[in-house]
Amino acid sequence: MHTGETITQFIIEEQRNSPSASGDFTALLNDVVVACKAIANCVQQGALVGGVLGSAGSENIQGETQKKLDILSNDIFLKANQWGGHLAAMASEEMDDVYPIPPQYPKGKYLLTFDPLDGSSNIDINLSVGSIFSILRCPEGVEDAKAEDFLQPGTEQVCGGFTLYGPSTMLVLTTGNGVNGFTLDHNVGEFILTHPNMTIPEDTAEFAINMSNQRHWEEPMKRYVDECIAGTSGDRDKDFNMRWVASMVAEVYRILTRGGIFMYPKDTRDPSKPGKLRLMYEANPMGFIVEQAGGICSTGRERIMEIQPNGLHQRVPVILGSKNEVERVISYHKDA
Ligand code: P6P
Repeated sequence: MHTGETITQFIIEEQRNSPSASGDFTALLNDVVVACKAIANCVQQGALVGGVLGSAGSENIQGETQKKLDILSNDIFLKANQWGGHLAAMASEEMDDVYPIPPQYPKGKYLLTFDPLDGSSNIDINLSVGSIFSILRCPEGVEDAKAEDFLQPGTEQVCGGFTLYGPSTMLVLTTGNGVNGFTLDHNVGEFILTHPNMTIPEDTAEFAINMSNQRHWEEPMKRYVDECIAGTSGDRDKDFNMRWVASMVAEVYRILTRGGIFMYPKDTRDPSKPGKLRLMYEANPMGFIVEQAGGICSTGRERIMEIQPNGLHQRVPVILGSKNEVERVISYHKDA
């Protein structure tokens, strides 16, 4: 069977469009892709490989129970990306602080943040999980990157991407020139371009939210979801469907393929945690992808990608997806 355009070919041809490119970014992206392939292999084998499933008996900085695969995936990302000489440092959902490049390796001009295995509560029940990553430039002149060097708004990202470990393994990527999707050909071991120029329909009749938190939402969110549920019997001119996979990567991929709105809104329970999702390695890379596909990514009150981060693990409310529905939610927040 003819092998289609591989992600390596795609990235190199993209690089040719930017004459100033040194090839450094291309090589970094290839190292990230290797990490995703290795994680795909672990996820796919599940219980067949001892020590992969189940809890690790530890908690991350988020206070969340770590799965063995969370830690394994984090190690895979570190080992695949630390040696290449393209990074000044890395940061991850699974590590409290910045991971400096070990002294035996050269440093580079980029910063990598990632959630190595998002939705890992799904792993033991064999539902889709994913990896999310974001690439920033290291500030000029910074040798030993610290946490504050990562605290750049999402508009500074040079790349946002995720890999969905689902029925097929998909990698979705943007470098600011649209969104492209690649399917892993397990026989060849390469991601093949299968979904060029992905775009999100401006309208949708499908919303995604964890309804069990309803009593903790602010009024604008309650209003919007109540109207979706009421459909044509209420103020909307259409009836809605609902989905909730508890895996952001799966929700975003669905929205890229058929539209939709995904919401993890502000929760009034704990003012220190305005949302569940993390800005640096979930909301920003997904926001970059969604905007590049013609959608919107907002807290309800501001564009996610314009937030000035105040911490590596900062949480934000996330409302993303089809333009016209997200704009309606934003208008309800303005009305309130
Ligand atoms: P809940 C997974 O843990 C995650 O970070 C996102 O991928 C997902 O959308 C959300 O949390 C699920 O949260 O409260 O439904 O378990």
